[in-house]
Amino acid sequence: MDRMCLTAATKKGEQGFTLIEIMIASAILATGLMALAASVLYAQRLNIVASETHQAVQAARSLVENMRGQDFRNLYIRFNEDPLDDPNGMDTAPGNTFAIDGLAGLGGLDAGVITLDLDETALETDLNGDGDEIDTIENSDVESTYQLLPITVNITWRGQAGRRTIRISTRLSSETL
Ligand SMILES: [Ca+2]
Ligand SMILES: [Ca+2]
Repeated sequence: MDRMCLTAATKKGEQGFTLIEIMIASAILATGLMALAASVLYAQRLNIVASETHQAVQAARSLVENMRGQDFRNLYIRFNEDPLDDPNGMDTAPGNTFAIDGLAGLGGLDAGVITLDLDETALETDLNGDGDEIDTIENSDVESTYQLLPITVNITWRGQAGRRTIRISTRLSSETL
């Protein structure tokens, strides 16, 4: 009698899993797995973005350190965008762009771009120490007399998460070299 009851109960339990229930359970499982996969992918993407950004910041810092170790007086003409004024002849200086291994710039261009701004009026800063803040390259000789050199480094790259940019600004001073 007991055996018969057990068999009946087991059969009843087996009958409880209908096709619809299995489909619902599978759908719930699939949804959970998709959410898990999405969060794993998201975390991987965050890691990649963090790694790319770290690389860009390091590249900008090492460029500035590299510039700090060079002849201060020639920094402007060596790292501006004009190849004609390079101290050792046309187009012999690094110029205002630089490539970074592993970070592809947009449109095949170098990822790194250096901007050296010697416009005292725009910056409201006396860059050459002559007591005024109205000198520009156009109307005076700031280019050859600057004591402060404002540097902005922009790094723009096409990364795993699309276009990314970082910017680092600093000033090099003749007195600290
Ligand atoms: Ca130059
Ligand atoms: Ca000045």
